[in-house]
Amino acid sequence: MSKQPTPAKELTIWEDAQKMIEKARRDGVETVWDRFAQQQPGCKFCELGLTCKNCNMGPCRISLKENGKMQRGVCGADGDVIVARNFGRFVAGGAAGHSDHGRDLIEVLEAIIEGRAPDYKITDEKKLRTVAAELGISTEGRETIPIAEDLVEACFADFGSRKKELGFVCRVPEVRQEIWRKYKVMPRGVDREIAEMMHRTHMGCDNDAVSTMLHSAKTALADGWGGSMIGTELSDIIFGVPTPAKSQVNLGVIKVDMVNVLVHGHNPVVSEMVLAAARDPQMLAQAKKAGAAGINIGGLCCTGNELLGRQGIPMAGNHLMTELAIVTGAVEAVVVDYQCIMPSMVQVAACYHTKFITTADKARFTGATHISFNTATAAQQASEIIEMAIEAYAVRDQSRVEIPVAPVDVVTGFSNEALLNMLGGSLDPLLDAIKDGSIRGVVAIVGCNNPKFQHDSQNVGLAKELIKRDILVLATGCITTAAGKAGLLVPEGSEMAGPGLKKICSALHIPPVLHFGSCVDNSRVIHLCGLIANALGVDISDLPVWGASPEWYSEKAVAIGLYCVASGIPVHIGTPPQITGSKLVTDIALNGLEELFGAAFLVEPDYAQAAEKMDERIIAKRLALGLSA
Ligand code: XCC
Ligand code: SF4
Repeated sequence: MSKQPTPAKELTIWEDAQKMIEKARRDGVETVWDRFAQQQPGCKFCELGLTCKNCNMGPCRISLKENGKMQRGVCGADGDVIVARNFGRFVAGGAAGHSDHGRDLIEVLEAIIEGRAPDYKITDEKKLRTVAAELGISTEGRETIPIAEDLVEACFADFGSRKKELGFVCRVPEVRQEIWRKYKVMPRGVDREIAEMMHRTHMGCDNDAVSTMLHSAKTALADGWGGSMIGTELSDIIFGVPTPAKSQVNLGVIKVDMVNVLVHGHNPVVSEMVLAAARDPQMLAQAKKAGAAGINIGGLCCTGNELLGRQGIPMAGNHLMTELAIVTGAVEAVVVDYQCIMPSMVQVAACYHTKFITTADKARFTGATHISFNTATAAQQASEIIEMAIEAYAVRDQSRVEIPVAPVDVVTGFSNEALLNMLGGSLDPLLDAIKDGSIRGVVAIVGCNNPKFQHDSQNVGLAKELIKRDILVLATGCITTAAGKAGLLVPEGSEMAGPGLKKICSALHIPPVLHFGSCVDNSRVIHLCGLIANALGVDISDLPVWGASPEWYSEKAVAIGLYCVASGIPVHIGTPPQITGSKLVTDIALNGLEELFGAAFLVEPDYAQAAEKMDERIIAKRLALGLSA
């Protein structure tokens, strides 16, 4: 007798998702939840981080019984060393993802300068000059191109091994820099720290868990203040700084009478071109000829966030919605770059008329249509993609189409620049609001979904619980769609906020949860914390701020969490990483980091409890600053 599947209502809090899970079941499409169930129970050794396959004398695993055999791997590594090594590689994976993305933007800027990217341009010269000046590049009386050339050089140099400190460390308060120097975690070069982590975790190198954990922090810092920050800043320079705009979210943004193209992944380089091609009158005419009312671009995950923030392009869904978006039967093409794209999307697309198009040579999917995207021919390639989608529209089976809900309105496109602009050019009004307690604290909730939780229950629950307490929430990554669907990304959302935050939101006409971009854009959050700390003359760890990722899943999320912690921002996570097999490493994550960096991780699967604990610390920090609780 086969087991009844879990009711869709238990898997996700959203109506659009529930309906599409049910449709997937009817259509015979396997989803992430089916595979999650198949994987249960998971391997205990792996869950605890107590397995090692770093060499071929193994694989090894450490006994779960304290006095049992197998307390050490074949080489002699104990559980602490194995857990720390695994964690270090996990962080390196995340840092590599963000940073390689950042490097791709440097290459695009270089190609623009050299005339090899005719379809791209420098959109925000002002930001180019500001960032260049911060990095010590002279801008006075110089033309744009030579400044951009120097900026490209400076950014590339941050990836190498010739520097003692990354360029954007200039944004870090002096006291914090001193802490990093003291514990030898000052990031020197993005690639260098990642490569050194791989070296350290080879058999027979760094066999001290504390030492490996410190290098994990250094690697994460190289991501946050290096690779990610470069990714954000150069994306702003090339495509424009996000400014507030209206848009919509949920599967209702997919239109029954349009050619629907969803962009998915992280890098705006491809998706911006796909958007431009979709707006081309010639393409539009072709779509109309095929019987469609128009061409509709929607976002998924962080590529979606990039387009949402800069271009107001609607967001179809977050991580766990990506398969379900195709299940609507109305998606002609999913165009992806890299990261967080479930390999299963190829199979789901094959169940419908959907073209699954990959564009990055470093992210190939067997069975996909691959277009090796090149900045030299970007516009033409983007047009080819749109043409494929129009062709697919002609063979769409309308009887299989189901668009489950109507879209919800959002306001998006916040950034530090937009925030400053709204505040009249100075941080003072924000600082005053923090000082008088209208805004008691600030929490950045960072993306991700994980089938270990009812989809978005924790993301939305935590955001609501925090704003109720007059804590301003910044949203990056996949929580954006969740907050939007919950009505938290419109000014009216402040009805759900406490009286202080509500007052500020009404005065500025802003939502209580501000969309701050993609996961790479958490660099905006640490930058903002640096600005606030400097303005108050304190360290970042003195601020009433938190990071949180209640439903995190990815290596990148841990890299973000760790660079926040090492920067002095404590971080709440809903599930622990695979480290709990080592008491020592777990204790470092939960307590030891606090002693070094003035911030640590809080693991709490229940959002209400988490909000309570976060608030306790916010109160303590406020009192220490001489402010009311
Ligand atoms: Fe990926 Fe960035 Fe997480 Fe969403 S939030 S699941 S990392 S897409 Ni960043
Ligand atoms: Fe086993 Fe040591 Fe090799 Fe890891 S490095 S697989 S613990 S022998």
